[in-house]
Amino acid sequence: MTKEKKVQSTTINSNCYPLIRSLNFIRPISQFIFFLFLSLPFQSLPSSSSSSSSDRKFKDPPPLPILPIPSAFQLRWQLDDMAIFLHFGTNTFTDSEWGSGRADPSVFNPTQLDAAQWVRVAKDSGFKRLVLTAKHHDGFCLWPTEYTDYSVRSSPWRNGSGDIVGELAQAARDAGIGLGIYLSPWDRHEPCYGETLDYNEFYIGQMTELLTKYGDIREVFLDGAKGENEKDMEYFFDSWFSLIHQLQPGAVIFTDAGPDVRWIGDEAGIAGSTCWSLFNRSYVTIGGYDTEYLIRGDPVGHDWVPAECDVSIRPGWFWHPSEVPKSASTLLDIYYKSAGRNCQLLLNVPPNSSGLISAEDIQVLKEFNELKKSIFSLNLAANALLTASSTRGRLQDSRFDPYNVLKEGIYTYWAPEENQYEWVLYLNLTKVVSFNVLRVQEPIHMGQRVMEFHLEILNANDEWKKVINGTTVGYQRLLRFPTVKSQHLRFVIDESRADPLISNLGIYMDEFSIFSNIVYNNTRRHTHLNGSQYLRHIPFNHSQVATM
Ligand code: FUL
Repeated sequence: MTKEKKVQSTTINSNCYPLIRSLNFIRPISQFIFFLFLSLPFQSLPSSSSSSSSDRKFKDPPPLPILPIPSAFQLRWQLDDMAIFLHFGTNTFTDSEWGSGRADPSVFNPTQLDAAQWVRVAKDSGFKRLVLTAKHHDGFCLWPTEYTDYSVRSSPWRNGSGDIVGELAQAARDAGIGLGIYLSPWDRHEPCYGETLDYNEFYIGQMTELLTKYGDIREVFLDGAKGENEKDMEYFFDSWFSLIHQLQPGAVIFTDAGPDVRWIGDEAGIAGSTCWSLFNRSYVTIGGYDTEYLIRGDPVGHDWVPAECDVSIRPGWFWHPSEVPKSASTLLDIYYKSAGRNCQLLLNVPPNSSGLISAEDIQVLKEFNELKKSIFSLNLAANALLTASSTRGRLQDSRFDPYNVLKEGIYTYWAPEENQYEWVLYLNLTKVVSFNVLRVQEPIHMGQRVMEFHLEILNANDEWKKVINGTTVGYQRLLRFPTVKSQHLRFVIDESRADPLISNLGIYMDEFSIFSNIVYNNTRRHTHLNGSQYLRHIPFNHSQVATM
């Protein structure tokens, strides 16, 4: 009996979500009446929450996942949070960004190259993966490929017997950190570029070398860039994707349009404040994209394609002697707007011409890591008393308990009872606390659900006051707002694709952000702040309610 009711009500929830969404303009009272009406046929059946626990032998099952959901490897990728991008090649020695493909290999001689240093810097600064430009658009290969002599084999570095991909793969393995490779489709050196069949064979030959000789590869980054008036040709993407998945089933493939990870649509590392991992791959072609669609994703998308935010620590992707790194506070701001908006941050830190990551870049990464730790190591809600508007399952069932939101990780979560007309978590912090950052996570292995939410505090006059509104959560949502003080909070989900599930809720104090005065847009991509600004405390205007 109970089981039968369960099936029926779950069907209402998972398959009729457009219906539930469309109810928002009539909420909350009329929605309540509507649900009452919906549940009339089942009224003679005991509700799953109100039936006495003694008459049931079995556990309540978890809620249904809501499609699309991530693959195991998309999930592993997402949990990395941040990765380091390494642009390195002949451009590093010729002071260029898009090499012509005609640079003499003799220019390539990074005499102090130490891949273990790259790995150490990444690991010590909290990054979980490195992605190396094994071949950039100039066609020079950082491994001794058998398909061209335009590679490290023809350079003076290690007398032509070196292999940078090999050294990095070894160092990454030793340190237990993931490796990704960038193999540029556009190749300005290779004579067969432009001959569709020949070049696709050549490219697949190179890709096969990279995916079979160096152990585990976690990401294959396929850049869609190509200069104007270049030879026209077709890339056999479907064959490339199938081959990559066959040779490295654990690797995610990045392009403008997935299949596994999509580009965020800008090179400033900034995601939309609404950002879905849901997406329709068929709406986007590689190289022909609608930036808005990439930035925001698609609440009714059929494919799971989360976004990666690539941005360089310096103005250029390659190292140039005249350029300086961004400040730690700028990186922190980018972190909030990438990893804090359901994306992964892929931060480019280009090794210099000696083959090392420069001391000034290391210093900035160290400061950035310290800023992050000083903000996020103390969840001011860690000892809060929690209650919820409703909880799925029986009282003794801890799997759906509101306290799960205080546990780290996405696999434990609070689940409300089905068919509710309000979804609220109440936090009693047991004392008055000041804070200005909210962190929320969804158990994305169950699908991305939350569409709109807000946070309220009980003010000194015992009135509930809205602090911040947000749209979309996903893997991780970080929101900053003017500092507020309270003992009692209400986290309210206003709109959701299905019953919302929350795996983490935290509040923090950020003394460092200068978030209101950094402007990013497509015309001003690289904002430079003086390195000394990173510890400055900017007083906020305490009167406003922020909307992000
Ligand atoms: C772009 C390329 O043209 C840049 O050189 C760089 O590699 C960046 C990550 O992608 O499309």
